[in-house]
Amino acid sequence: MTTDLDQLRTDLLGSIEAAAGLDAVEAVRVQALGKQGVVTGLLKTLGGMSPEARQVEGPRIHALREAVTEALAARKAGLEKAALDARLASETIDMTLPVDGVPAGSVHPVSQVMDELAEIFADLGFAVATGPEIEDDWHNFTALNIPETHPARAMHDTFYFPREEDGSQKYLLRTHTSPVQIRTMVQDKPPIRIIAPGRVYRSDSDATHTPMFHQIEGLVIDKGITLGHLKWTLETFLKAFFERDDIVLRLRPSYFPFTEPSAEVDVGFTWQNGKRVIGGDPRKSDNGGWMEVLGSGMVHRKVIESCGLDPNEWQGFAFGTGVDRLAMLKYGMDDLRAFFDGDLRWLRHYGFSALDIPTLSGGVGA
Ligand code: 2U9
Repeated sequence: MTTDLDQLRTDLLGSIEAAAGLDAVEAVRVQALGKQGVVTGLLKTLGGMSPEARQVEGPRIHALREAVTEALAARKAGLEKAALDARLASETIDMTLPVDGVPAGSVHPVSQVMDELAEIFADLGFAVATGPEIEDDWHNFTALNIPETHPARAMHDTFYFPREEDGSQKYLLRTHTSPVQIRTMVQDKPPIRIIAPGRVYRSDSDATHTPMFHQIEGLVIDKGITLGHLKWTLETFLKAFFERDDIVLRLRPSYFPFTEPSAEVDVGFTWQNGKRVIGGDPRKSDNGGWMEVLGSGMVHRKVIESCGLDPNEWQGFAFGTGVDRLAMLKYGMDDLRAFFDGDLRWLRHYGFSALDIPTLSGGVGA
């Protein structure tokens, strides 16, 4: 028996070692440990042995079964690893190679401009804030000192959700990103320096208006904030955005319910080859004019109070503009509707490479 078992062990372990594939390993397993297997057969003989013989043979047969089981598992793992290594070696792909035959996508000008704006304002210490596009009446209008009678609240200007049971019009599609600033002022302690970019909705549709468009608004709340801070911030931003140092600003008195005083911001442009090119002082040449690019003002004390802050302690400025319009001015598109048509020819022409990440070192700024 001794020589038989030793011989069997040598034979089985040799067959396992020699198994060239997983099928061959499985065949040895069946041959040794299957129902009719040779080791299984030996285990069955233990029942018919005398207790003395079983005490000697039992541990030897069990040790053989264990050695064979372990050798099978090790060989199987070795073959599987070799197969995986071979696959990995043969299937390597270079992720940096251009894709053949598949048209490359591009970054929509609105996304590109949003990224540029976030980058510029990040450098000025502004964080990006976001909020819901479905808003309530308080955050979108009331907290912003917009009176019940204001035309922006009219049914034909705002997309309202169905009336509440009490007859009120609680939910609507936000008409500007200003409620994001309201939420920030209610939740966070000043000082606050944020920009709020995003989609806004108005019931308006013609060559220069789409029912959905993109806005970016900015808000600073701190102690001792003045119109001077507002003007410097907007001038710095516009110079960085239009990549010109000769941007000239004109602040024109205006009216918004949420700012007091309020100003519309114009930039000087000059005519070049029949096109308006932003930059230069129109007061010093007869070849240019003013173009409105932003609305702005000092945050109305009623708005500061609505958010639970003391307007005698905290002041601030705010501004707003259309991202689509900024993109048109910088990159020269002339029809707003094309922004949302999804025409691939337009996107190929005006889209940006996904790797064209804007950085100040990469060319934004003079
Ligand atoms: C808070 C306080 C004040 C944001 C501002 C404007 C002026 C403005 C328009 C420009 C063109 C919107 O896209 S547009 O139609 N915006 O003129 N927006 S001040 O003022 C705020 C906002 C939030 C709490």
